[in-house]
Amino acid sequence: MSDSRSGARILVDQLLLQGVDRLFCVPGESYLGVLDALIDTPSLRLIVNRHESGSTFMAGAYARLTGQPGVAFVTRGPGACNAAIGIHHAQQDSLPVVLLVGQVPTGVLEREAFQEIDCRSLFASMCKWVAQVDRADRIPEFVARALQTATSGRQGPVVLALPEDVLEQSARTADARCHQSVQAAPSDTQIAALRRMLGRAQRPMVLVGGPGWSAAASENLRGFVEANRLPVVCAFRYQDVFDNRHPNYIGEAGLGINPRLAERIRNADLVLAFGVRLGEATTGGYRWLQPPVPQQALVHAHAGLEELGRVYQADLMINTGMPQLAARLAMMAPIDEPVWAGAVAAAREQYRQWQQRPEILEQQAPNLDPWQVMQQLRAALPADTIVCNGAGNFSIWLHRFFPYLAPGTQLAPTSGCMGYAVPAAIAAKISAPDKTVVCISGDGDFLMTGQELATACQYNAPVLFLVFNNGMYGTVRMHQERRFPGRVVGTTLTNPDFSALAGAYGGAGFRVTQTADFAAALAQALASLRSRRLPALIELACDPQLLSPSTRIDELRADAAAILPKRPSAA
Ligand SMILES: Cc1ncc(C[n+]2csc(CCOP(=O)(O)OP(=O)(O)O)c2C)c(N)n1
Ligand SMILES: [Mg+2]
Repeated sequence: MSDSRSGARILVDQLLLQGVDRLFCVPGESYLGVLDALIDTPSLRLIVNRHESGSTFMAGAYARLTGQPGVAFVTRGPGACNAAIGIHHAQQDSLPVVLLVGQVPTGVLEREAFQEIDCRSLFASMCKWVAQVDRADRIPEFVARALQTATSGRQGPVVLALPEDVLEQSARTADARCHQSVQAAPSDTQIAALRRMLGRAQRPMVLVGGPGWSAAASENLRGFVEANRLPVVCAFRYQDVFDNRHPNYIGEAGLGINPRLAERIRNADLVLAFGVRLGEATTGGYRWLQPPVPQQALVHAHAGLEELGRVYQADLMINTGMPQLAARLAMMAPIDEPVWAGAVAAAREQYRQWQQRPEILEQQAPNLDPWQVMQQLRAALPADTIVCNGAGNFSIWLHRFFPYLAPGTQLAPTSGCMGYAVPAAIAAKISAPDKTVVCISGDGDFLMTGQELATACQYNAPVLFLVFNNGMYGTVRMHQERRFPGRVVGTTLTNPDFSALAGAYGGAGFRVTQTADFAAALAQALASLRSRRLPALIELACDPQLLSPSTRIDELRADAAAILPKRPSAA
């Protein structure tokens, strides 16, 4: 038993023991003791945000990038509520995030005291475990369980509320041990069953996604795919699991999918779904694979036991971590001369065609061509560049036309939350300072968390920000035009001067209105990142007519009127 320590000191000691080396936070008077203890703990780096969503988004991005748990610390009611979006995101993205909340003192709990919030009911539906620690001597037990829970099986967020007086109490208590991330592994019988199913198949495909794909796991997957000459599809916003240049890569199953790829998924007779949760965006709204028993034979391998059989009753369910699965697959005896081998090249050719400059740009070239922007970006950026994006139609250009070349290069929210990209990119740059980090946002998306530019400047995180400014919440406008043609409401934005805004924070700002000017602005911005060690932002003045690679407002209006059911005229 160690000497008497304050609850705050015990907490910080446990975080160190658990291998935590950074905390993302917005301070609050509810956990002053913890902040004070950090002064004497230089090995625990504090990153201070400007909004608590920045803290939880950063903790999640750090976790997805490094495979290590990300920890955020916020204050009670207002802080916890601001942090909630990052917890919902960590749940949907299966990320090991631990959120610590400074709570009101136990003596006033349940009186709706100043800023009091019941964390259990607030977070119950969006995390793996939420608890309140009511005694300083139990902090080691709770922190160990929090890290253990967040990092094992299907990973996900955990929330611990820490009342102010508990952090101030003194206690003599023993430290816990470091957590061990526990993952299941496939059995011999399961691998044999998978091989038998593959041997019987005519049109199989691999559908990969989810977190937990280490570089070694991706490499083992490549071995399995090549040996069995299988086509590979990456799930929505997990495009970096498999090198997009590989001849067996045939595209992304996500929003704005290649219709010919969607058809291939529907017509497959065996889907090997590895690591992917088979959510709505990856299954075309549960249409390409239909629950509960899909028309395709299905092998579903997932780290979470509770995920298997939840939506789809697969023919073969394998509870396994991805490194464990991929290591076994790499050793599996391949299928000799598979019947499907010849089909892969045709599927790859369809992917190649899908990447060509879309027809809509040929017909009516905008001043600024987003396809050209993607081509030039890919050509200028190193292969291991980390690319972050938030939610909005601008991201369709990225997902379709920007190939991901290495594992750990994509940070994109499968929860579809706007505002993710800015903090994610800053966390990425702080975690991997030697890599180039690019943040791609829409005008709406950027301003949800754009104030974290201050954080980027404070911590010298030279991230390149690209803002696709079309003066609107374009995605919603697109749905509006389809559903209620010509009736525009709530989607038009009056924006600030984004490049001046970047300058006001201390970064460099550029504005591009013509395709021909993009290359020079990109070169200047990248040079400024290197020389100033501060962020740079390029605002792209986008054509508001161009809603997506296949949709223009002017065309949609005519089209929308034609496809909507005719109402009987009011006679
Ligand atoms: C936090 C959050 N709020 C609202 C939405 C609904 N939503 C989805 S896309 C979108 C508009 C995105 O606008 P912008 O970033 O400008 O991108 P654009 O679609 O114009 O390319 C909205 C409001 C969301 N996904 N996330
Ligand atoms: Mg927009």
